[in-house]
Amino acid sequence: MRNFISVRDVSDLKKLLERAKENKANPFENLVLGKNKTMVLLFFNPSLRTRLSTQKAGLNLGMNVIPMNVSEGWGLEFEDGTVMNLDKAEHVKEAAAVISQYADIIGIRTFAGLKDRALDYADRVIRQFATYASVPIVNMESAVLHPLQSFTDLFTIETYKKKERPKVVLTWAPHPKALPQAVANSFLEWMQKTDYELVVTHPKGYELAREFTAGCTIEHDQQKAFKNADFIYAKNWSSYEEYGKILSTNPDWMVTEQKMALTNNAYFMHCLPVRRNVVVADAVIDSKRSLVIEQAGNRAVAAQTVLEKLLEKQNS
Ligand code: SN0
Repeated sequence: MRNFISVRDVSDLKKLLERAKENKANPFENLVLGKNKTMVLLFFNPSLRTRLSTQKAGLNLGMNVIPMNVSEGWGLEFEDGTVMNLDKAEHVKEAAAVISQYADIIGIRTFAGLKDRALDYADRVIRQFATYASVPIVNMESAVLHPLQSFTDLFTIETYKKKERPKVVLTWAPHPKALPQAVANSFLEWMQKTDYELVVTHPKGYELAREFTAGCTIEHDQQKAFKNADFIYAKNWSSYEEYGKILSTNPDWMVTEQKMALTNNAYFMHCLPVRRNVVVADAVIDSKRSLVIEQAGNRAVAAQTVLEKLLEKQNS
């Protein structure tokens, strides 16, 4: 694995899942793999789980980890050939190359701006870092994708599923803020690698980019979608069509006990952070069927498994 930017960087997903299982059972078996290796984690946006779990994953492999909030450094320029006489002090060409002098792996978190769809969907920040860094790049949520989250989600479903082909439902839920599509896009990208029964439900106008929903069942009636589901994965995203807009805050789309009662006693999943009683009712997230804390715990397992792959490639 050269970089970890999307599921396309994974050559053998089955093996990766097996490795994650081993890492969960024995997290400290590979403490020498990352000895004398440094990972720099760059945060253009806030993070709680990603920051701590990726750092912990590095520490479990014996790595040194240096997190940095980019806002504490120079403003970075990503435009090629531009005259840098405005506010940006340093080009990504230098920044990525310089950080590569200190780091053996670089993690990047950068949210979609939600103003210019073409710019966001070019995933420029992470792609430019991958171009100009001389070390592997790990996606800690980019404008388009959040693969560490999705690997975690797949691993969690694999752990809890009771049948070979569970019914997995991705449901849109309301939110007061315009949020990126990254978690939903990435979730679908990873789920498409399985033979699960996959259903996406959202109000009209919230269609995700076709490249992620091709082959998915789209059901605009949320209650119908929930019928016999084994896993309910809730997430808000802003509109892709009317890019970055909030088209609805309809509270009828919140995940409630009544709706969970339509399912096959489904587990409830969410990547967190979650707005209680907007996205999901307390009674659901606090129930025994809620996997959100387990999911968050698995973030460290997923990150460690990915870092192992990158380090093994470097050492070979
Ligand atoms: C981010 C998102 O992509 O939806 C990160 C999720 C892992 N979520 C938020 O920014 C939520 C912010 C809020 O105010 O609720």
